Amino acid sequence: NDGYKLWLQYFPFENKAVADYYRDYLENIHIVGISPTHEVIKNELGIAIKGFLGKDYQALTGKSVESALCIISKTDELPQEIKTAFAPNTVGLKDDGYLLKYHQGKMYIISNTNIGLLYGTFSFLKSIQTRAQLETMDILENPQIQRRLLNHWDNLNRTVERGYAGFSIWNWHRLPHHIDQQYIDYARANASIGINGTSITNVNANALVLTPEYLEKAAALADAFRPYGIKIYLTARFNAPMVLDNLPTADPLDPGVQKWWKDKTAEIYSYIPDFGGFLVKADSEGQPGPHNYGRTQADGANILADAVQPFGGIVMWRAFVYNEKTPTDRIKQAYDEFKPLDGEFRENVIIQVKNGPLDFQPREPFHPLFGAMPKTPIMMEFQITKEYLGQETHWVNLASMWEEVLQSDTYAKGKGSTVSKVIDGSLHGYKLTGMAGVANIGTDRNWTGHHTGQADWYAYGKLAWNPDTKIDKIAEDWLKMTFSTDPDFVGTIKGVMLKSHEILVNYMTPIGLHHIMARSHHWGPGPWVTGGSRDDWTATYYHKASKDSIGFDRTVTGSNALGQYAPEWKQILGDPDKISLDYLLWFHRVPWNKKLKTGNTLWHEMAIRYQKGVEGARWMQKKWEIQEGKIDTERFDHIRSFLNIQVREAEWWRDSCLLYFQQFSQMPLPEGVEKPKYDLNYYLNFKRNFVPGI
Ligand code: BDP
Repeated sequence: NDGYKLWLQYFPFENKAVADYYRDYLENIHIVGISPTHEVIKNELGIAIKGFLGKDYQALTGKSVESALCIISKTDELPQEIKTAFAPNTVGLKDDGYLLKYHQGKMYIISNTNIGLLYGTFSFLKSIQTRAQLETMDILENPQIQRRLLNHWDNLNRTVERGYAGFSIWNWHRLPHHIDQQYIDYARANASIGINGTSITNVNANALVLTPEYLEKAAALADAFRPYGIKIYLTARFNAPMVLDNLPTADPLDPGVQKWWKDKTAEIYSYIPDFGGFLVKADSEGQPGPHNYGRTQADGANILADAVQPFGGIVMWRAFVYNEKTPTDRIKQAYDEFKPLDGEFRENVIIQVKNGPLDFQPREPFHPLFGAMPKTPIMMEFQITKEYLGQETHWVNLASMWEEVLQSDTYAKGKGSTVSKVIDGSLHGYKLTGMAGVANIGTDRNWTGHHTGQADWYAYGKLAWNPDTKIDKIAEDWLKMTFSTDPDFVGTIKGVMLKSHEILVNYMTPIGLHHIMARSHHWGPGPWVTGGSRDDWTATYYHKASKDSIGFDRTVTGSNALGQYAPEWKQILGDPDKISLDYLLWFHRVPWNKKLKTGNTLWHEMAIRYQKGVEGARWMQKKWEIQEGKIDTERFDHIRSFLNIQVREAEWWRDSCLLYFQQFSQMPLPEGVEKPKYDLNYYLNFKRNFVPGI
């Protein structure tokens, strides 16, 4: 098993009793209606039945339809008496939501839409994969977020920015005439978790994707994905009018530029009639944007919004705007720039905000823009690819980190104003809602490099569908569908998954440390990174270690980034004795010898957390070892060898960071913390010796 089938393994049933229980339902399915999506449903049932029972799917015909045990039907196509009986349930169906209901000996999968039927079918198959009881089934599921997207940072030459699982799966050379099976399997996987959009190109955008040659290719993908309910979005380079058609300016208030975007957009819709819209990174890390013309982010977003509006398209405008001129603290810029523009964006603009104010660190407080723009829809951007989290060889269950953010209270409208309520639109009544996940997918046979990276893709979809979904259930389902339903295996490995994030934070960035990865590629430790073209791309800018103290003062006595949060947070986070140690050095500058609430000095606490992280990684390894024989050898060995890398790198993180910071603290390593294998010089040179180009 090479992992290609992801969580859609549909393993044969483990024994006759289980097979007997599900067989009748699987052999007596009646699908009402015809559409390309119905064909997809039939196809999926065929794959599943073949897997579960080793048989081909047989459609019921003629009289046998009456004896169907599983009925897949849109609400308006149900027989009248069933429609009436289900009315109290179906009244709650919204958008592409679905109802799975057992009624008088039969299973019903019902929705108001074709795509909802597909989602319901996947949910039914998941119930079987996770061995749920069907006779008690009564599930009504509506998506809580409208736009559930993957963002591919894929370049047209097939390299993937921050991609660690091979090259881009989009084979531009073979498109539009060859539709690879992988595109179909990609669409199946995404539909199975409710993802309904994909932005296929890098946010560091190449304007070429907006030319007819590429639009034709993108249209072929859109055609392939349409029956699965997945829309295509494209990244728009802000100065595309200049790059592609030699316009003298890309000023958003210039009528010629406005006309250019309108014409270009009409052209896109002529290729892709249900094109979702644009995703834009502007005024950030060298990308052109409205700043170049003295215009605001709203001016920039609105010109594109006006162009897509007649076609029902949207603009996802990223808030990841910052430049080297930010005087004291990079993390303040997005809030300072966007908050005053609340209410100035067109209705079809949504601001795409990273989970934290810096940049996908192992742990960040939630971004203060969540809750701060009641008149402007805000969507979440998570990074599924693990740029700053050890990349593809580290096993870390990202859902744990995402849940922490989604359940954070913004206090925007008093207690209970969680980030999840901001982005599902319920807090401020947003008409547009969305979530984006930067994809971790590539040409690796198992899609994500690490087999467990599949869990992050899966969990992302589930949280985009409903940001309040319980993550331990997500992990449990994923394990059962992907590996095995053996309760020992599932119980133990779920425990590993749920602890893995804390373990990683401990061996990389404990107590609120951040951005101490190596320069530019961000793999491995680099607390010594300093100097170079931009201060805010160095580690010393963030940890500011000196002989007395370490940490970034973001309280009123420092940059006052804390001022961007609600008063409730200011009180808690502003007090070094009250704040959770998880965020201490994010918000405070703390003397090495300060006694913390654990009773340890800061130095002592830091050292034992690094040690704990390493021990955690070894514990994960041990828990994995005892699963030998419980799953297939191929995936077992693959994960085993990656865990080996993870443990070594955890030790590397601990040793190099402690040696580096010890130069400042001048304090001995506390008891229980293992002595580093090498001296600091070794780690500094290690970087130079082993990473090309540094
Ligand atoms: C940073 C990445 C960079 C991305 C940027 C972004 O290092 O490659 O282009 O985010 O989100 O994390 O635009």
